[in-house]
Amino acid sequence: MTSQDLQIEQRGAIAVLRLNRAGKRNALSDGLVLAIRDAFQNLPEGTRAAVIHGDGEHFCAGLDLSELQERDAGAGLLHSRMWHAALEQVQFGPVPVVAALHGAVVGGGLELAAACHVRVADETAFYALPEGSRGIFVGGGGSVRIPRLIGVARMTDMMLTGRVYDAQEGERAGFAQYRVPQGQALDKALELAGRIAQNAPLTNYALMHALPRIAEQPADQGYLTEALMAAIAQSAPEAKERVRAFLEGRAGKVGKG
Ligand code: 1HE
Repeated sequence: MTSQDLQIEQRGAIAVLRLNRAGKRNALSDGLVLAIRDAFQNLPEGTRAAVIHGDGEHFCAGLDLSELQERDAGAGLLHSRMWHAALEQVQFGPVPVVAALHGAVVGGGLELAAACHVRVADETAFYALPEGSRGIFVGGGGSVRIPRLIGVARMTDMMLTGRVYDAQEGERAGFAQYRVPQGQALDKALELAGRIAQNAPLTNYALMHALPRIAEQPADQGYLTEALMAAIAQSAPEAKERVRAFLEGRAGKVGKG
């Protein structure tokens, strides 16, 4: 499914996805959620990283509440599972995803951001889970992903009390890895995506698919999975060439590009 509410632009190896529903604060209608799923399932050949950002004053106001009205329990269950399937494509899709955040990053918008791999927020960003005050619960994987970013206690507090984190507090709490001046999140996200796109694909694969699973495994299983992943990554011709380039002085040093 494609949607005018999601604009996709290819910039070399980077796919740039823009939530394009500023009039509704980029609220995530079913169509938009499915468009996100489809976009990650069908990224053009040669894409090595993706950036997602929002048009207008806000990243995303969450679930489109106007679509919530008529859903019964069964439909609600399937709706949540539909979100899960879509955001699974973001987190465990083909390429790392950088979210450029500004303004409202709330409810389902925060769930979408949490499915991305790197989050860059400008000074206008704020984070909230208004589900608590709307009488509902997170349904887009938020209860799985958000505690892994900020901890169960902070998420519980946000939903019980309606607490809003501003950009600075949000960075400290762990929502975003980067905080930049107002209006600069997209540029920074593109810069980071450019760097990510230059990594060996197998390294990016390991970071997306192995690391989060290893982190969930008991330590003894985790060590074995790590060793297997390390062995596979090292055996790739590209890894050997990159190591050779460093040893021969042809590769950048740490912190120097
Ligand atoms: C919406 C939505 C929406 C705005 N669904 N239509 N999320 C929330 O509970 C957050 C709801 N939104 C807000 O609190 C505010 O809109 C914002 C703080 C994000 C922005 O405020 P503001 O003053 O810039 O905009 P606005 O005037 O509130 O909204 C502009 C329009 O967008 C308006 O429609 P209009 O036809 O009257 O112009 C709003 O109704 C519309 N709009 N947000 C539908 N969310 C998988 S489960 C996930 C569960 C959740 O995400 S629940 C949390 C939902």
